[in-house]
Amino acid sequence: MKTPALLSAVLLLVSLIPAASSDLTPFTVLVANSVKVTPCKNYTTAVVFRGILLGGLKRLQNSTKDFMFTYTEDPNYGPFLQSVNGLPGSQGNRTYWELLVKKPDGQVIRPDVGIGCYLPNKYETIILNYNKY
Ligand code: B12
Repeated sequence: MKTPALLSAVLLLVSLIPAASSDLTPFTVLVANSVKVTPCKNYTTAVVFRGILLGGLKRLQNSTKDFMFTYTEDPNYGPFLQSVNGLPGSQGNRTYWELLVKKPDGQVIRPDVGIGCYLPNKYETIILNYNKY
């Protein structure tokens, strides 16, 4: 193969590689409280290509002193978000950290999976909302 043809072939191959696996998917994390009036906090983080929300929260915790979270491991459903920024959910008070997602078009959904299964999409806002049940 002549050099220009080889170059074209290489460029074609590169363009066919799906979203390079090193690309990060950026998203916002909003910490909110529906139980007690508290100022919301906003953070930016990212996951790897099709990475799970838990990975993005760990990345955020490692990069920001201002954000921390804990989770417990449920034998059936995996990681359960237990506390955010030092505030724990409590069975006694019937409080928990609800997971909501605001889509870029403004629609807010309540995912039917937890932080171990949800895959954040570009420019979403993940709302960690302290709430009652
Ligand atoms: C009650 C309930 C809750 C209560 C549990 C509180 C309590 N102490 O009772 C609360 C309101 C906290 C809750 C929260 C959520 N839940 Co819920 N919950 C249920 C429900 C209706 C019953 C569970 C139960 O009592 N089982 C009987 C007891 C005896 O068994 P158990 O193993 O001890 O139950 C525990 C686990 O189920 C755990 N749990 C409950 N929800 C979830 C969710 C996740 C992701 C994990 C890891 C654990 C977990 O809490 C229970 C009590 O300790 C189930 C649906 C169902 N009918 O089973 C959904 C269910 C388990 N929840 C679900 C979801 C998605 C959530 C949320 C992620 C919703 C959201 N978007 O915020 C959050 C969790 C967020 C977080 N902090 O990580 C899904 C899980 C599906 C999945 N594969 O991930 C289910 C199956 C409902 C559904 N949508 O299909 N939930």
